[in-house]
Amino acid sequence: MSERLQSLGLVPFFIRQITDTSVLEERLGRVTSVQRSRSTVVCESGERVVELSTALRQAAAIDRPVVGDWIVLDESLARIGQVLERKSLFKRLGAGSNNEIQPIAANVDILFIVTSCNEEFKESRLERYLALCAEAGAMPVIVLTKADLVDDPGTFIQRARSVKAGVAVETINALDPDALDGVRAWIDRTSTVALVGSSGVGKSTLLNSLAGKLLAATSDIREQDKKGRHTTTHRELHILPSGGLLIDVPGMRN
Ligand SMILES: Nc1nc2c(ncn2[C@@H]2O[C@H](COP(=O)(O)OP(=O)(O)OP(=O)(O)O)[C@@H](O)[C@H]2O)c(=O)[nH]1
Ligand SMILES: [Mg+2]
Repeated sequence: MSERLQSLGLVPFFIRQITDTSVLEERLGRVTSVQRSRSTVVCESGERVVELSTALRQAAAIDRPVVGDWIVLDESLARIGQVLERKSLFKRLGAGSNNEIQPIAANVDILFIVTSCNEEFKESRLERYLALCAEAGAMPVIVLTKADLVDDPGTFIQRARSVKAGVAVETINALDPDALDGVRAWIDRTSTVALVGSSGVGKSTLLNSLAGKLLAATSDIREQDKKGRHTTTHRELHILPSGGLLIDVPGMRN
């Protein structure tokens, strides 16, 4: 199997779904972002921006490709013809009037539920994310950022632990790449981690620190209420130079 596909997280669960081996070389790819009807996918030959087949265009939202999906291009190499069976799917109820289930990210192994040591921290929010994570079939890790800005991060750690017995909690300064070993330990070469949480908690900051380079823009939070500015506006799957895949999910508005 090619190194490139492996570094994108290709594991036997997906390979087993491919019966024609020529597909592996040319037509298999992973969705790194979705823009309306177009998707950016990375294949053995590199990155491509592709459309959807007619059938997929007409499919329900949950069946259309989403970031993290493994897909097979049709013979034109310009359209996604098939979405492979998913290992897991992180989804939420749509905010629109039709309340359609909205898929957020596919094939996520670990969900980093990011929250910070300030007014943003709420047990009820963590409970909601933990429920979505269990439904998705992923493993949760609560990541407490901005520990450097409080005298006693211990109270926040206690509060996070009290939300669910046994849940993993990592406490960090997301701006310090040298102090992220606890978080790094969860990321291996073929695993996919999605970063979720309110706007401004430091998801993109953590992504950049883990990557050792600027992959996503970040901006400061509002001083008066500590709310973020919705800096990240679309979901994107990033490949870390040291191996492992990270999906930065923008903070939800509601
Ligand atoms: N001191 C400190 N600042 C942090 C930490 N994590 C993030 N920040 C700051 O918090 C602000 C918001 O960080 P972002 O990474 O843009 O937040 P985000 O979660 O990606 O927000 P959205 O893209 O809006 O969803 C930036 O000014 C960061 O520098 C931390 O652990 N310590
Ligand atoms: Mg961001």
